[in-house]
Amino acid sequence: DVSESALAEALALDEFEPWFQPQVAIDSGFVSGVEALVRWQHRGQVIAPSRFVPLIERSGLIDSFTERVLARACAWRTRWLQQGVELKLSVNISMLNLVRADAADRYQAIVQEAGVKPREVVLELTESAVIDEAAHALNVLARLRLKGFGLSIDDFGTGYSSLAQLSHLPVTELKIDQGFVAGAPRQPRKRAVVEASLDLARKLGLSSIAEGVETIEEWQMLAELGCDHAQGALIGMAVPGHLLAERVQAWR
Ligand code: G
Ligand code: G
Ligand code: NA
Ligand code: MN
Repeated sequence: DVSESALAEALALDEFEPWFQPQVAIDSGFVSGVEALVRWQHRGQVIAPSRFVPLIERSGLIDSFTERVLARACAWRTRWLQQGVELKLSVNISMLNLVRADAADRYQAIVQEAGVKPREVVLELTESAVIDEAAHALNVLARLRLKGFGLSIDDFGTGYSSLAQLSHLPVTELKIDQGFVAGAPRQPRKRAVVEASLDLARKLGLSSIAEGVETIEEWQMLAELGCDHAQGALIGMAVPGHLLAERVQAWR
């Protein structure tokens, strides 16, 4: 229902705007970061990324799209800092973005231009995509790491990665898929997947975050299992950048 020319026009008109969902440290309860989740403000409607990101990936616009979102998200981070709020910034990238050999240099230039350091930014990659094209992407991922970017495996548990492959990726964070988090306190098999993922993160020296946390029971289970961070409706959904600084107070 979305055409390629509409997407190209939306890029030209700057209609893609990141919103931001809080990420909270489970031990302190403090908001430590936000994930940028892009919204398309099109003809008075807000369109979610699942409806257009796949088409952007197929249309050859994904590099300009990701770079625009990264630049805008970093600009917001710098504005919040001026308001006294310092947050880590997670930005989703597509596996296709790693095809360009100069992606790491370009992202470094973009964040620096906005007054942000690479170590203040985490790039989230979907597990299945990462693993499928690990050979092509590994070099770019290593360059991003060397520059200081954090790297997160998004939707962990839904892909096909072997543990051997995972142990060779230069990533810094595992993000447990919301499908395993939802209802896990009452479903032993889901809880086992969450627990095993957290054990793996610890043993590989990676930080851990659970997404889609909706209930106190899920939060308590994650605390018991030693998960580092949580993100989800229990804490707050994504909000526009101009609302973030005041919301951070309410979220903690
Ligand atoms: O809130 P939600 O509908 O926003 O997000 C749906 C999906 O879209 C998530 O899987 C998320 O990773 C993805 N997504 C959100 N923003 C971006 C983005 O800027 N780039 C990419 N590649 N994916 C995004
Ligand atoms: O990056 P990713 O695919 O994981 O994006 C997460 C998606 O989940 C986004 O669409 C976001 O809006 C959504 N989301 C965030 N928190 C919750 C939650 O607590 N419950 C549910 N069902 N969805 C959530
Ligand atoms: Na994500
Ligand atoms: Mn995810």
